[in-house]
Amino acid sequence: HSPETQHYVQNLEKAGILNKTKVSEHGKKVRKNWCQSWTVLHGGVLTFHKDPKSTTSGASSKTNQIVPDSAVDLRGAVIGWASREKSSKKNVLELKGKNGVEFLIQYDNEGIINDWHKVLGDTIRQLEYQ
Ligand code: I3S
Repeated sequence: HSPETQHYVQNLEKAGILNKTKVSEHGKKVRKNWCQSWTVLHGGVLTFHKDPKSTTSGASSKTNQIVPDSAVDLRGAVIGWASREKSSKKNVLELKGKNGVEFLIQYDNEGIINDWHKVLGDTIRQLEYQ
């Protein structure tokens, strides 16, 4: 890893609210469960966090913690627009991780989803050169 590319990837960072669902795990299809996630891109990893309001009562909701839910290593991942068959929603991105995990990511606002598409694509490309 050259220090330059490492520095560049570290600067590709973004966070925001998105709708997401896992659709595959270890290459096997799983049932969709769309939910809002606080989504963070940091250091070449995309992490989804549970909405604290959606977690069941307990320590986490009381302290209003944002709980990490799942993460996708973007090294070797593939991002693209999902086909019509994948979802009836608009503005749906498909993120395939190397380990057979697959997520759909969606947001009604086109500008916001386009920004995510770009930063995820740029990050994946940068990681290829490391
Ligand atoms: O690909 P699917 O199975 O049509 O996805 C829909 C289901 O996950 C549905 O929930 P149930 O499995 O409880 O029926 C969701 O409510 C829908 O949002 C899913 O379809 P979209 O097209 O919204 O991704």
